[in-house]
Amino acid sequence: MPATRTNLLIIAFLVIASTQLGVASATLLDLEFEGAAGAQLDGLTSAVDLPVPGDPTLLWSAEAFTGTFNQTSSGFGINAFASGDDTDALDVLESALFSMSTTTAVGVKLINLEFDRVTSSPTGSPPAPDEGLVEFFKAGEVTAHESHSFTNATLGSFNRLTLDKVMLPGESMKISHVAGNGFGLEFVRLDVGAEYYNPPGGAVPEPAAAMLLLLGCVGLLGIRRRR
Ligand SMILES: [Ca+2]
Ligand SMILES: [Ca+2]
Repeated sequence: MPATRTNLLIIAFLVIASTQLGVASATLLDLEFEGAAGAQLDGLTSAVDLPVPGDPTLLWSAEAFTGTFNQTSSGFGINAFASGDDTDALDVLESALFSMSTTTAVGVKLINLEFDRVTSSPTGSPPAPDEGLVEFFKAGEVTAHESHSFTNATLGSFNRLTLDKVMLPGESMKISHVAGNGFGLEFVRLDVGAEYYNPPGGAVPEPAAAMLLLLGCVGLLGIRRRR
């Protein structure tokens, strides 16, 4: 076989193998609760699938507890079934549950969450600094396997909570009010890419697929030699 043909086969193998090994870059996507995502949830309580802008195969389901999602000109939160609450904040007894699922081999890394109206001065009843809780549950889990409490003092600039957490298909994130007079949710920033995909059971098929390609190329070389 001429050297150029061998080189072409090796280059073709490397190109195909690199795509199979998930070298493709990830994409940052935002769910904006003071924008499109909040408008879609406005007035709803039970689970609704939010398409993630830029990736229609990724579904982000949202559910409100003890009220309905409410978007106003000043923010996004939950309007309690009972009267007397801050209607566009998560306050007493309120929580929001978000679950992610995919229809293709893409995964999600949750980069950060941004809140607003998280104040350090004591408010609410009993008066206390605002405090919230973010918990993660795997499919079927009753007790959270990971949780992050936050206050004005622990959040970064822009009331940002940095998580850098890879979420598995079926995994849920719950945001709850703990103390103070409540807070709003501004956005969720996601990094979406094949490198974060982790199917149930933990199978990792990519190296096996690359090995099959390698065996195929070796076989092709053999056939050409025998001619
Ligand atoms: Ca509320
Ligand atoms: Ca507040």
